[in-house]
Amino acid sequence: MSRVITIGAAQLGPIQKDHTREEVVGRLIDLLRTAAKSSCDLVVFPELALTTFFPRWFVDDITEMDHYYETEMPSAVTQPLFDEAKRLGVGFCLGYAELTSDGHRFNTQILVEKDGSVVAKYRKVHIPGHEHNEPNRPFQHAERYYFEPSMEGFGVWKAFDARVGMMICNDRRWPESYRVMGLQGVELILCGYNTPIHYVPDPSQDILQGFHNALVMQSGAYQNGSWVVGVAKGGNEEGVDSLGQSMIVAPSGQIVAQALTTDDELIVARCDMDWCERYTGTLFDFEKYRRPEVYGRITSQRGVIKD
Ligand code: CDT
Repeated sequence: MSRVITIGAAQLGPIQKDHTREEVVGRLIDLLRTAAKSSCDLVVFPELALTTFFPRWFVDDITEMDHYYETEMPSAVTQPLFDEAKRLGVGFCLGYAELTSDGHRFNTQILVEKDGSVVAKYRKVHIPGHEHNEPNRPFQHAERYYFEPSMEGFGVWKAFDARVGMMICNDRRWPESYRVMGLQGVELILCGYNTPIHYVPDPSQDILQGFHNALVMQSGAYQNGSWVVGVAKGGNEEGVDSLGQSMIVAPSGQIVAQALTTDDELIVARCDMDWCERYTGTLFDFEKYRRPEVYGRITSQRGVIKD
């Protein structure tokens, strides 16, 4: 019997500064209901799906941004999303900024089962951008100021009758993210993102944002024989244009569904987890073909060493 999960990638359009959490949760619930009508088992929302992408602003006192972080999940304001998911029998994956009780700040994503229970939490490993204010930029990307990198790494959890892993935005550009999960037998990787079109350090990359987005997720899926679901918060948010192009990628590397807009939009695909084995059992049979004895530099070294 095949293991098909009907997955909805619930892309969001922009969330402006003055949009309330209640309004945003209302949009998430609308998408969840649309997904239920399409018989989805699982709905994937973007990175930082409850607020605007606040790392585009720098403040000297980080606590001025505390209102963008969640101190509990579910909270009073997000509980209706959990309740509706349970009522509909649809699981979901949600990205948000997390502030722990002992003061740590993470860029976090959770996986919630169809009964509304949180089955997994992932905290972003690769934190892009910069630590300090760079006033000459048109906008900041100060994720390295607002979030610390996770030391927990990439886990794989048994959920939805599959082996599920998570990554967040910039993680998708690093082959190591996929491979660490591949080595745990991942079958489904869920990834929310916020990707500004304008890349300030090298604007020649601006027109390539869509190409690079597809390139990394398609190759990550294929090289690890896994489904990859990439979900954007797109559109013009507080004057900054962000990429849409949410997509569902098969273990073959083929895109099986892709968003057409940069707004709230649900795309759906029936994803057969047994399809992974066609790749992990043949060309990418890791046990048979990998050569870890010559890959030592991957974990022993961070930057380039030119002898
Ligand atoms: N959110 C996030 O990780 N965005 C980055 C932007 C490029 S680095 C400034 C990304 O990799 O898409």
